[in-house]
Amino acid sequence: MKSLFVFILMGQCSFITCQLYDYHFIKDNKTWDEAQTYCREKYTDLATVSNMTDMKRLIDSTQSQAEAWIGLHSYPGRDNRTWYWSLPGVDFNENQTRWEKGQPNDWGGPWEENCVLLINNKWSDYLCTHLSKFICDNETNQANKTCHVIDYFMTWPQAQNYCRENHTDLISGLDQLYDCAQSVSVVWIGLFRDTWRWSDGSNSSFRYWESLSNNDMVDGESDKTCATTVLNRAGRWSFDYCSNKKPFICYDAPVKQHLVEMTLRVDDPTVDMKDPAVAEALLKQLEQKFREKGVSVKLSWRKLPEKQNTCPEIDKV
Ligand SMILES: [Ca+2]
Repeated sequence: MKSLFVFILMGQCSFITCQLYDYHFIKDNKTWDEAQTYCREKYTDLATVSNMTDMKRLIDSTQSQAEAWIGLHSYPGRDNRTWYWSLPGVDFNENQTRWEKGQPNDWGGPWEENCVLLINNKWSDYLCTHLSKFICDNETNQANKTCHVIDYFMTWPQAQNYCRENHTDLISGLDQLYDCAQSVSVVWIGLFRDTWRWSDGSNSSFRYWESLSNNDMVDGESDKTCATTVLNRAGRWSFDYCSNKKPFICYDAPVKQHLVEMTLRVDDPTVDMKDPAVAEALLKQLEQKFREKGVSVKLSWRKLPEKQNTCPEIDKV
């Protein structure tokens, strides 16, 4: 579909202003739990990092290159694992899966299979250290979505790294997957599971681990269950015993919700704005625009009966 929508903001409306996380580096040494308490009292919580834009802002906020706690904590145990799509902002939906019969099965034994191979268009959990081809997606241009089957054989974390450096991410989301994956037989896709949770309850799938080994990346099966920046080494994240004392990073909450009224002028007479599919496509384009600015938002339409108008509502920032 061509991008033919023109947005005209009405005079009485303010433009959508989405505040980014405001990070605060605290140089006092505290355990992870003490740091969490401090951040919740003085700010919003320990730092959540949802994408690379956040990560760059977080690095800019730190006054030292030392390690600092962030708000990521692991709760080891098979039953505590949760599935995520690699691309931040794409939610995993348990009701929309394409598992092969009998999968996921952890290889039926003591193994933990935390990454997903697409085999003949069905999903199988697999050891993340397995070497496979993979699919990267270029997400920045929604109108001309492109995916790339990469012929190198890599582990899942290596493949994710490759895609993030050369494209956008490992292919994520059911729609994207089946637009792209018809002609390939065995590839990594951007689905993984881990036991890491954000202190503020965010379900962000963004991870930026220093080491790309299987255990580091996804298991969390360790007694080092709190995440720390290691800016003086790889500029990424590692993990440590939560009882160790370190500086830490808090954040202030962004704007939670913002209503914006707007008038839409559609240049293409064949486009029917009352068509739910068109309205949905428009929301996706707006969300994409935000994502390009490094802001994760979910938009929805709100009916305004008096003016027979609709207004997008930001449910979550
Ligand atoms: Ca399996």
